[in-house]
Amino acid sequence: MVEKRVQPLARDAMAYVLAGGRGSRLKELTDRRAKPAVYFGGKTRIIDFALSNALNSGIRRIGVATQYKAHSLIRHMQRGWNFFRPERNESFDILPASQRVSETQWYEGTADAVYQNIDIIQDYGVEYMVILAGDHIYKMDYEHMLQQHVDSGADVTIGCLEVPRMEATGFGVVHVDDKDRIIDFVEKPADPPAIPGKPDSSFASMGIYVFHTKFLIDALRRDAADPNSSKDFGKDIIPYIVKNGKAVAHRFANSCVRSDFEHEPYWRDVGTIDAYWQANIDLTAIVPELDIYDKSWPIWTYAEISPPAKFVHDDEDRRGSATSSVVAGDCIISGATLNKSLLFTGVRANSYSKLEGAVVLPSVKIGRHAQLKDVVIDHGVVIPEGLIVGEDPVLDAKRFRRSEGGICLITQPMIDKLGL
Ligand code: ADQ
Ligand code: ADP
Repeated sequence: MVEKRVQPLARDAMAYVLAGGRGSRLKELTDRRAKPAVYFGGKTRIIDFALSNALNSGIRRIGVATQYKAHSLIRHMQRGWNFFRPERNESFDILPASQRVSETQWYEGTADAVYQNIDIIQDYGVEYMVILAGDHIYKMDYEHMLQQHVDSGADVTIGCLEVPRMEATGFGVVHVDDKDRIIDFVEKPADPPAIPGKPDSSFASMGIYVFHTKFLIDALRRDAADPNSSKDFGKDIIPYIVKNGKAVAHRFANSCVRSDFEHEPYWRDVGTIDAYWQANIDLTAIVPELDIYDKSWPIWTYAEISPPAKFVHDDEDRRGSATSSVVAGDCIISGATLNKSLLFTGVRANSYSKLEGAVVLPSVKIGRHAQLKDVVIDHGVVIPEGLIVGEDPVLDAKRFRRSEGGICLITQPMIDKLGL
């Protein structure tokens, strides 16, 4: 007799991706699009990492809750994430806040963004729910987290990692016993508690959770009936379970996917202009900390069909060249010089322009003689001839959004105001 095949737990799970937040610390980059829709790494958008992790982990049912400025996010997913087939027991649902529970209600908090779609979740009939944030850069196999959830008999399993203590003010900070059971949880503490024996580190929630579906639905219903609740996982649902049930920490280091040259587990929030610039520029390093070339863990996306990148070099003065840079398709570097820069699809850089530490989003045009250092340039911006950025911090701060770390974010309205 042939024994019944053991299915990976991921095949009985739904990934529910929370993608409704604005990400206001990214300033004008999220004026018109939600943070999960922000471009990252030359071809992809931030949300592609969580979605690819789910797909690569074997999860075939995905829901994405959207709210804030969702148009470009929805367009991206309709174009790139449209290959799920109901006849293979697969589904991909975009779940905009659509007043499904009451006619006036948007998603109030992250828990409400799941609560309002309980009927859809029940229709899927899956045993496990993997709740994810759509706004982090990392590679993780959720099967390990599901396995730990089942083995430990937890009510909720929370993905956790070590962060520098001073950065933990923006996270839920957990305190665990020797079996990694969470005995204390504080959401965004002003003075984050340290890991015992490690005074400079805190153990932080990654905002990703595994539940048995039935447990989650009961917890959401109880929370929804509480008039004092803000209907948020980090503020309400998780603290309640830590106090009244069994919450267990899953260590990211046990499930992060690493290729040969990645040494440390890689996870970035890219929530500020400085962190966003740095994580993109890091990809130009000789040995980057994040391997986006790993064929065993592909980051799936929507990408236009594009002709190859081209470097035009017609005399000694007009050298089209790039060193230590990442350049996507359909870029034409015509007599321009790039160093330590990352260019998305369809950028045109014209003669005598110089880019150093530039993160250039799709379809940007760079005029002749422009000199741009330590910049992030938004989609479609036309940089006028001769513009110089990165030499005069005071002037830069007047004209552009200059970050604490000295990075200038440049958008089209800022260029228009210059009247050049
Ligand atoms: P935050 O990062 O502050 O804390 P939050 O603003 O709640 O997270 O957003 C979490 C995710 O939900 C994001 O992907 C966001 O886009 C999305 N989102 C926010 N509001 C939404 C809404 N109304 N509808 C749909 N989606 C929405 C959380 C946890 C912390 C944890 C950090 C890790 O609360 O405990 O440490 O994540 O980043
Ligand atoms: P993407 O995120 O794909 O780069 P765009 O930068 O083209 O998208 O636009 C982001 C969002 O802003 C989209 O919803 C788009 O429809 C909208 N948008 C684009 N240009 C304008 C504009 N000039 N005024 C208002 N909304 C715009």
